[in-house]
Amino acid sequence: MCAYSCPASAHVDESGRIVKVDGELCLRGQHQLDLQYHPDRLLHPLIRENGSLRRATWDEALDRIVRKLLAIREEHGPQSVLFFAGYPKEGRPVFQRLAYLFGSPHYATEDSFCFAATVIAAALNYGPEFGWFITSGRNDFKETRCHLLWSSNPDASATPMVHEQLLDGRRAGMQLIVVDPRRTEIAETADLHLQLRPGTDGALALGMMHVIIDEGLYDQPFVERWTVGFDELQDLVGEYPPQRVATITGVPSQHIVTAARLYATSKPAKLQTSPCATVHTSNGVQNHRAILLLPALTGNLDVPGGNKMPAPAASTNDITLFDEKLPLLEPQTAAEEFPIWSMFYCEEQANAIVEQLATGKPYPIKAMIGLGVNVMIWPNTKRVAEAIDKLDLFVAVDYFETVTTDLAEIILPAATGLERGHLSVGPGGMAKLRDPVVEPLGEAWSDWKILMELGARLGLTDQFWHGDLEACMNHILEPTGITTAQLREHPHGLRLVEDREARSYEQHGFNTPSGKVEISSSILAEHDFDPLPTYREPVESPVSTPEVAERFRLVLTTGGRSKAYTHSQFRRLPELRKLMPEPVVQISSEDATARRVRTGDRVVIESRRGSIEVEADVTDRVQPGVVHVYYGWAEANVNELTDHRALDPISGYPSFKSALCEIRPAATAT
Ligand SMILES: Nc1nc2c(c(=O)[nH]1)N[C@H]1C(S)=C(S)[C@@H](COP(=O)(O)OP(=O)(O)OC[C@H]3O[C@@H](n4cnc5c(=O)[nH]c(N)nc54)[C@H](O)[C@@H]3O)O[C@H]1N2
Ligand SMILES: Nc1nc2c(c(=O)[nH]1)N[C@H]1C(S)=C(S)[C@@H](COP(=O)(O)OP(=O)(O)OC[C@H]3O[C@@H](n4cnc5c(=O)[nH]c(N)nc54)[C@H](O)[C@@H]3O)O[C@H]1N2
Ligand SMILES: [Mo]
Repeated sequence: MCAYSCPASAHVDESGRIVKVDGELCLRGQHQLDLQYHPDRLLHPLIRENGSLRRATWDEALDRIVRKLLAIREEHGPQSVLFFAGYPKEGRPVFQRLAYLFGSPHYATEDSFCFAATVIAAALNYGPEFGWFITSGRNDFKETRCHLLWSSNPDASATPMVHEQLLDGRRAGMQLIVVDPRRTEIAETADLHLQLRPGTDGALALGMMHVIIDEGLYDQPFVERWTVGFDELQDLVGEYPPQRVATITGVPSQHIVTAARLYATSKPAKLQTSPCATVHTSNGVQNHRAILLLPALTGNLDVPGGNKMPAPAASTNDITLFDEKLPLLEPQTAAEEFPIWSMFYCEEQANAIVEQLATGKPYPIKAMIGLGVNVMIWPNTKRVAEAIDKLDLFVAVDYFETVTTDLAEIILPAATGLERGHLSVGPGGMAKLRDPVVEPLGEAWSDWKILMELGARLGLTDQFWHGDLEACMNHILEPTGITTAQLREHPHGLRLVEDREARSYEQHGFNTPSGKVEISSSILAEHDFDPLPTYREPVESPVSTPEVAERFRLVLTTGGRSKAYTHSQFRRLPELRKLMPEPVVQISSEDATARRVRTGDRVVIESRRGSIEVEADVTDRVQPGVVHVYYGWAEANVNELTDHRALDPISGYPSFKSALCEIRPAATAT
């Protein structure tokens, strides 16, 4: 139901209907049968003609897609077709393969908004093998003395199993520091809550390093042996004494000092970061690089109870054809604008390609195949929706009709996680196989089946294992020496790679150009970026754009997770909808009173880009001057307010966590 694929057992009755799903599941997981058997589920292909949708057969729908794709390729070249996957992950490798075999370099996914920028920040500091740094912060708290939870509210966003491990650590006496602009459930229970202004994380990290270095609390032998750029860092943090950082971030200077001391002296200490919160801002990668230096400076890197790196993924056959095929195609448009992204990430930056979609430059995009696409993912959404609407062909594969499928000429019904098989071989060294529990309802097909069938009709049957998923999975697994049959005997998965030893860098160094931790990044320097993890104000903020802040006086952060939903999904499921029935803005009582707004009032939120209407939730979870709006509501899409130009120059990530806005009661005219 979501990308985490938590272990669960499904019970099927004699008629073939799933009656129960058991497991340590979050609320969404507990209600997955409400999705599975929802009356609105798409169960047949649909074609839009003369403005209305009609049912079609798979043959008709696929033939029509293929006919149009071939005509577009003939007239405009294969590079005029964009292949984009939103949140769904399981069909992606086959989708990427299809894009490149069709001849288009334009394969992009939601990774352009999520997780990848943290991978890039970690790889710049420590080398690509530390890319999955985040995983090192999430589990195994047995020995951890202090946990620095930087921007995550696991009560809402983590799986119950992961969250429980953290709570176990707390019960065993682990100290907890939370960095979050909101007083979340977990922040309430913390020993220390650093409630910073959104987007200022880099300054806070530099301020903490100032204290750690100034007070000699850092690991001097490690720094001398294993880092480059420490002297320059010392100069940089010299500019960020706690008093100045307090002014920038809004966190009292005494809290900064206490947090730095507590984290640096309680060993081992662990750092946990979010896949997105710190990098959803215009200086995101540099801010995140600064945060990620904390474990290295304090002797907590790659040690048990600290940030111990997970085992790498087993080596498998890469079916995406990224290395093999992409170099033979037209260059990716985004590669020039985001060279660091292209160096570290095996797909195109979706914010650059959408620019091409909107402007037609350097050449027009004519068609888009969308796998689980939600157009609201893009900042300044209307601009993207208008561009998609003008395409010669837009195909959407989804579970339900959505604001995005409304733009599609052809809509294809996707099978759910319970109806499709999946092989996962990921970091952590495990391989797991999931078989379908039941046949797909109606005429729904799994994503991989749709993509393989499209490939076959494009004349590439051999390249898609003649539509046989089992053969495809066994091809992927070949280098590991195990097969799907063996995995089937081990429903909890098989370990293919042993855990790494602690401090494994002592054997082979770091996989960076210098072989050391690059506090000063040679790769960034080569590309004319600042080599140090310098702090820069968000491009729109009370400090960088005071003239805008005169009219838009509130700092906007978006997309804190809700237990009820995954992004735009599940609003249709009544039991989940009860938890958060309406889109809301969290606003402090001081700001609400000044605007004559009370809880439950309809309010208009405006930015320089647009406006939306939501309900006010007046709460002390946010501080005066800051408001928070949840993401994923079609009737109040917060990305009407965010800016498509305010991208991080290294990762191309949008500024979802830092913009300016203003709020007024809905009834009042401006
Ligand atoms: N303002 C703001 N914007 C954000 C964020 C934020 O915090 N603030 N967060 C960003 C982040 S981190 C992320 S990950 C993205 C989320 O990215 P979104 O694309 O918004 O994710 P969803 O709405 O969960 O899913 C997109 C569509 O996929 C469909 N779908 C789900 N599973 C499957 C499947 O297995 N197959 C198929 N074919 N379809 C499926 C769903 O029904 C849905 O219509 O949003 C990003 N956008
Ligand atoms: N229930 C549920 N779980 C999910 C998802 C979902 O949609 N629903 N989505 C999944 C996905 S794709 C992702 S990426 C993860 C996201 O995982 P997380 O990012 O850990 O999500 P949250 O738990 O909302 O925690 C993010 C916190 O960052 C805070 N924050 C906002 N702005 C800033 C800032 O400028 N600086 C700092 N330091 N913090 C800030 C927010 O207040 C929020 O409490 O969740 C995953 N889990
Ligand atoms: Mo995400």
